[in-house]
Amino acid sequence: MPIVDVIEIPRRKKEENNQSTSEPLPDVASKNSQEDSKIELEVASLSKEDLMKKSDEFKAKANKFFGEQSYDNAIELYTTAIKYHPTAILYSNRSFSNFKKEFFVCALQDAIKANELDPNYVKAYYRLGSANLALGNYDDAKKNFQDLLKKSPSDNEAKTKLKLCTTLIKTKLFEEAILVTTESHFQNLDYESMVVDDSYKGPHFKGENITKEFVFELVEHMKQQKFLHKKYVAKILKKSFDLFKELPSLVDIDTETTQKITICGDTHGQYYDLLNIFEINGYPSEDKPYLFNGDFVDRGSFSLEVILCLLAFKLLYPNHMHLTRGNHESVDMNRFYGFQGEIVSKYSEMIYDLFSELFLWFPLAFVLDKSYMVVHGGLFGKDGVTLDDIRKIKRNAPEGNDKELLQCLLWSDPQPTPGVAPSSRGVGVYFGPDVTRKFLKENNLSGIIRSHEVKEKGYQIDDHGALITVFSAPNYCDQSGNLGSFINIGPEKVKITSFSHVDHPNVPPMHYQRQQF
Ligand SMILES: [Mn+2]
Repeated sequence: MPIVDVIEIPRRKKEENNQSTSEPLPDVASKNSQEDSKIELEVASLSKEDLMKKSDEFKAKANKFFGEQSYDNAIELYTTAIKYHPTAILYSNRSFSNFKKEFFVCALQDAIKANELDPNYVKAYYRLGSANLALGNYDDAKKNFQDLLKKSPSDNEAKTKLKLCTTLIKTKLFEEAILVTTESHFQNLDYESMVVDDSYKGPHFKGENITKEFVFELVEHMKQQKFLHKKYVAKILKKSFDLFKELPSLVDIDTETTQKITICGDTHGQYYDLLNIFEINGYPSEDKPYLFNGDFVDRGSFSLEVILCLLAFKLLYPNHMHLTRGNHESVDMNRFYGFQGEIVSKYSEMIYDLFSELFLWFPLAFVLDKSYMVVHGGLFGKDGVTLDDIRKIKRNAPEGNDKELLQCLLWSDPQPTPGVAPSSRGVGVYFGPDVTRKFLKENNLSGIIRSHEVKEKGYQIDDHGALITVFSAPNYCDQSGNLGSFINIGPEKVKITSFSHVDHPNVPPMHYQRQQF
């Protein structure tokens, strides 16, 4: 499939950190407050009947956007409708839109509001329960679904969710208990003794070192929706574990590699789109290094294929294939967004546990050519964090300050307004352009490259290239209609290539999530 667009921007220079900016930072707040005061005037002057009518008009438009899965627009219009005349239904609908955007904290706040406005509105309990479930507040969610069933005893979906809450509460207690007591899953892994019988027709990983022949056979085998033998999956995981464990939490990449490297954002189980990147741009090799910036799994139903392919290339070219940890490389996300279900369905719990433990050892950030930091999410809620602070994070078992830094690296998003604000995602923060510039100056860097957010063209350039978002899952979840992109950093320019999606076999995104629950 064709490349859609290639753009080049000048590589940002560190000296720019010392210049005062020629233009003011965008003033989003003032635009909003102008509209707000217009509505305030109307609210003060119109009759209640007219206000309800206005509110209904905005609600109808918002519902239409919701139906078209255009959630940003839906949220904006529900917000306007609420200003004219707040109702439980409006808050509940906005809660659902926020939920779809994975703004779980906002989803919960709206559900609480809906419930306050009308305690008999049954759907609000459902929204409360769903938001609490997504935020990991399983006890609260359980109570929400119990309340719902008191109001509506025959609601089957509520019964299923209540059961799920009970299971998750037990699982969480169990997981917390084993975290303290068990040793590494890799310690007792004996893949050598696993038997491959003659009926297996796929590639064989023989000997100590992975070979190019094996990796390309594997790529092709998986493309035909066939599975690698469990023994070799376990072998790839163990060898990857040994490799990743030795890496620092922040990895420096030299100038020579930086000038050749291709940086990709989220791939989210879209194996056929991943192969398309390789077709467009070249397969990984020592001359064609890659950095994949997290969120390899979940959502797309070929997460196993994506992560195995990337790990196989990592073993083949350890210094030329780099993987950053994303927020989806974690058990909390994998439980809900497909990866756990997919691995248990394709292999077993045991293989899933190996993946989960391996993910804890993926590096959290890279610095290319001492100038660009690459990280999945973004920056921090507090000042003065240094590259050394990131280097020192105990990433497999972070506590206290380390945990806070790790969460921000994996979860934060930029915002157009200055300063720092709590994130609607419930983890990490929103950080302004002033925060980015300060971090760059203090750490003698020229820019940040991050991923984590779907963008229409596959990328977004903020603040003259001080921060670039790159996202590589085109037509995300088979419904976003976005392009994917990847980035190359030259000595003078930063090149961004956008590409469209390709067909994949008929297994829809989130297929394994549905199977599991
Ligand atoms: Mn992400």
